Amino acid sequence: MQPENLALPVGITLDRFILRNQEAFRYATGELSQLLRDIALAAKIVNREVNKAGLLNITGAYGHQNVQGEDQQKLDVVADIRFIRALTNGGEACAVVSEERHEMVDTGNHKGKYVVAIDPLDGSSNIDVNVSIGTIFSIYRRLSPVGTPAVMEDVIQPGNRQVAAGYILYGSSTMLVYTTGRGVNGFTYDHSLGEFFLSHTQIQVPKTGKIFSYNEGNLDDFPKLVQEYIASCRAQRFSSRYIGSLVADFHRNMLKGGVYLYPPTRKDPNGKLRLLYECFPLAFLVEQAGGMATDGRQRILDIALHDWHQRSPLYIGSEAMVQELISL
Ligand code: P6P
Repeated sequence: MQPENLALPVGITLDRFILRNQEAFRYATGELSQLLRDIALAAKIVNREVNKAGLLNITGAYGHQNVQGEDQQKLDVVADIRFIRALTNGGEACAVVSEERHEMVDTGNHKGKYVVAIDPLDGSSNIDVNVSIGTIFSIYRRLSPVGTPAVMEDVIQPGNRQVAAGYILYGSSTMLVYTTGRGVNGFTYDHSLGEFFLSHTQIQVPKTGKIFSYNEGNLDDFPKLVQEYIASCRAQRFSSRYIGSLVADFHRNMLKGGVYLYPPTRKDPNGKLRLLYECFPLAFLVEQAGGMATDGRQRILDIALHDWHQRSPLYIGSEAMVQELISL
């Protein structure tokens, strides 16, 4: 029996929010709470690196020596290292699958009950032009026995088995938005205090909207029915907004209403986005906020996963807009 959604006051810290929610879970033993705190810690560290990126670019392009003669790594590599280190040191995750790595990372925490799938820095090509970027994460309970090394089956789970999911948006402000299955809450980072504060309680996606997000350059590749849907949005004079950074486009649509479309294209006939650490977590979040997510044929969260880096078409956002797309 899930406890009622907790109505906690705006301005409460993330730590306090996590603790209050754990208290509401009679059987919670604190591991998931600690795992969420570990992710928040890595988010603060990556946020600092992202904010420095411009300066590092001034003092030397990534991948080369900077003026201090230090090797500089691409930010998505830095983010990957930071999140994996925080999850390893935190002790609660027995394994991590990252967009940056071909193999699952065994953290050595064999007593950890959870596995994490993560896109450490999605949209990182936007960093050099100072456009918002994001981290996307998804958390599952392991299937293999606690006390043993994680196995592949621990991470090859359907999206509807997620226990938590969220994203960090490194934008004009830095936000952490997550769900543990009892609604979606957003926290805004205060750099001066080094704390995330609850700013968006129980986010609800508007049931419909007037914003559609897709890469117009691929329009001629799209299935005919998707082209028809886009034509109907244009005929209704909806706003076309495409930042080219999934977390930024998704977050805007979550708050204002809208639909994000990444259909099959000639270059990516199965869609570009990855199920495990992009589509599944965002689908969990959007459904928790009253929205919808589909691959055009079925609910994203019901798609069977065969391999970690499996791709899928993605249509996600306001329920009425996604329903209209499906009805075509
Ligand atoms: P395209 C960024 O590379 C990304 O994974 C998402 O953040 C973004 O929505 C999409 O790809 C952009 O892809 O093909 O439109 O440049």
